[in-house]
Amino acid sequence: MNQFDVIIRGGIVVTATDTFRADVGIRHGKIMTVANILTDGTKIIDASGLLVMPGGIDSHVHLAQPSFDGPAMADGFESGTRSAVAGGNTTVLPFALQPRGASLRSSVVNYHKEADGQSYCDYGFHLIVTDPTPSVLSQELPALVEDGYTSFKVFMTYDDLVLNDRQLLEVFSSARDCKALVMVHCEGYDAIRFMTERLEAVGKTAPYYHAVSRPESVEREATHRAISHAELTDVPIMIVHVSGREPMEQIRWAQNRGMKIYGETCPQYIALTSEDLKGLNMDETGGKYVCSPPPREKESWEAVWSGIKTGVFQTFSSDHCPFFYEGVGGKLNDKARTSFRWVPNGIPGVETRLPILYSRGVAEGRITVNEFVALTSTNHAKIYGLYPEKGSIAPGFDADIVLWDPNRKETISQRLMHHGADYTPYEGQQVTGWPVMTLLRGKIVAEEGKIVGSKSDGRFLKRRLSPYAMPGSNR
Ligand code: DUC
Ligand code: ZN
Ligand code: ZN
Repeated sequence: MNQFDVIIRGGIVVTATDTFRADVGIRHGKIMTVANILTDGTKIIDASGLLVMPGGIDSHVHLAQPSFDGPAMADGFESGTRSAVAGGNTTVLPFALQPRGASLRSSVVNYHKEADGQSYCDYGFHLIVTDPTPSVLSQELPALVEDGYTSFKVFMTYDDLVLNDRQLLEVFSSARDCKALVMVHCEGYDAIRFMTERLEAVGKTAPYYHAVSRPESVEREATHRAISHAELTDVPIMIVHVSGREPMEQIRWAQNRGMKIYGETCPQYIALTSEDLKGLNMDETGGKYVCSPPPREKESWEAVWSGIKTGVFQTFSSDHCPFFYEGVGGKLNDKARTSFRWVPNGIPGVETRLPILYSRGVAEGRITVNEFVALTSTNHAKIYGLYPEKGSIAPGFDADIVLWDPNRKETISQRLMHHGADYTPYEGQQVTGWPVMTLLRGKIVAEEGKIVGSKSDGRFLKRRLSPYAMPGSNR
């Protein structure tokens, strides 16, 4: 019998800290050896000219998430994870949403039914807490954390999701008790409602006004409020999908005070602008780019890069939240044509996250390839309790690997995508660097844009407590 099931030969191994030429020996889905020259493998994969990196971990995706009165999402687990592996990812962390009045546990049970046997990559769940009743806080959350759902998301806006300040403080405090990490959507509910009603009253209803209704000041205020609540309750938090300079500076301010406040940003904040939302009327394409927080002005990209380069942001996630553009269930549905407020909120991006960051970051010289690995894989594993099984290339880690062609030039196009949506907001953008093969626990699941794995390959990941969620430094 051969020593290794698979040898990846002749590539350049890249981790969050090192870059070196080595062969990678895999057995039973695990990395056994990373060494100069390996022989004795059942299957040899030639990686010469390629980078050998940990598979992407996308810790912020929405799949099969129920919407209350709007159109259904364009991706369930099958198409969403198909798209993920085609884009070089091996783990996704979507959200199990608690509808108000329902128990969190029943939401998790239902969400498992969506995912079981339907996933091309590994997955875990964050919980979205919308109804923090005393029993949710004191019984359900601790039990679910114990079962491996070790992070929750809370919202500071949206009618069906928003928590008031008292509720935020209660959830933060429970998270502290059970050592879970809270992700916070920071946009202020009342300010958005005020702006939306004013804009609608003067007929400013086109998609572009979505961005006008929630400017950076609204995100900055909510970010500061969340940080203050984290200080009061002495709990670490992750501010998700940070769009520009003003909220980024709030996080930097808190970090400079020694607080455990983490930051996530996303491709739409370095590759799209609010100009993309411009259309003269509802038939124009602006609706394709409606997401929250919205993309900002082009100058904002450099502020986001400064946050990436100086470590304000630990994770770069897609916030993949796909809807169809055309059709009765699309972004341009009849109700959505009456006002931006009804345009389904979110864009697809799990498949394009890695190429966009590699191209604009590494190929254009803004970040190192090691920083790329940290931002797209290693830090996600460490922060969300998946380390040391996921997120690096070293003996003992799962053999979750992407082979990456650093020189390949592609033009992003819907034609290349594997997601369920009928468009990509990055259509026509040129990138340098592209995934050519994705291995999940040693098995090839995507190769040259073709899915060769099966939807029963993915496993549910029961996550550990995150060391990043340990309290004690925010006060
Ligand atoms: N928040 C997200 O995280 N995703 C999509 C929409 C939203 O508001
Ligand atoms: Zn959000
Ligand atoms: Zn999201």
